Amino acid sequence: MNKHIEEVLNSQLKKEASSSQFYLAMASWAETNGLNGTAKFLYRHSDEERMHMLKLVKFINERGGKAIIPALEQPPVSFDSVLNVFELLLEHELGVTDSINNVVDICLKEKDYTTYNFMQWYVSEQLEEEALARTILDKLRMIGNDKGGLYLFDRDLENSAIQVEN
Ligand code: OFO
Repeated sequence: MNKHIEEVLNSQLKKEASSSQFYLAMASWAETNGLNGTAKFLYRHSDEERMHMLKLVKFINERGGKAIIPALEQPPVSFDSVLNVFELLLEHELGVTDSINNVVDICLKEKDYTTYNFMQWYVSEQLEEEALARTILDKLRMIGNDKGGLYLFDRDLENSAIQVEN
């Protein structure tokens, strides 16, 4: 595997691992703040990011490269509000999308069409994740400071987490 491609894939691998860790911190915060539905949703999201990371580990190794399991920075331990959590989540996802686009760009420059094809899965995954985060943020902005609304929002997220699990 081309060294440059191996490097950018390893750096993408680290971003996916950091996403998993970041969402795990959010899930834990939500769980200890009585937001069980939100916590369930975020635990699942964290698991998905770990799966994104594993997919890269296996791809790099299978193509003759060497996947490097990175050290990670400690994510925040508390958040201002649920709105703040999802604002940070969307901002984080936008950064990940930029980074994936950059990997795709390098694949084209290096004429590595196999990795280019492999990365298309991440491109569509980012579209879905950004759209989901925007929908959730729209709902939260509508709810504002309404406690009843927040209760229903949390319950809805719990149901959506259950549906995807089954
Ligand atoms: Fe891996 O999709 Fe979000 O970060």
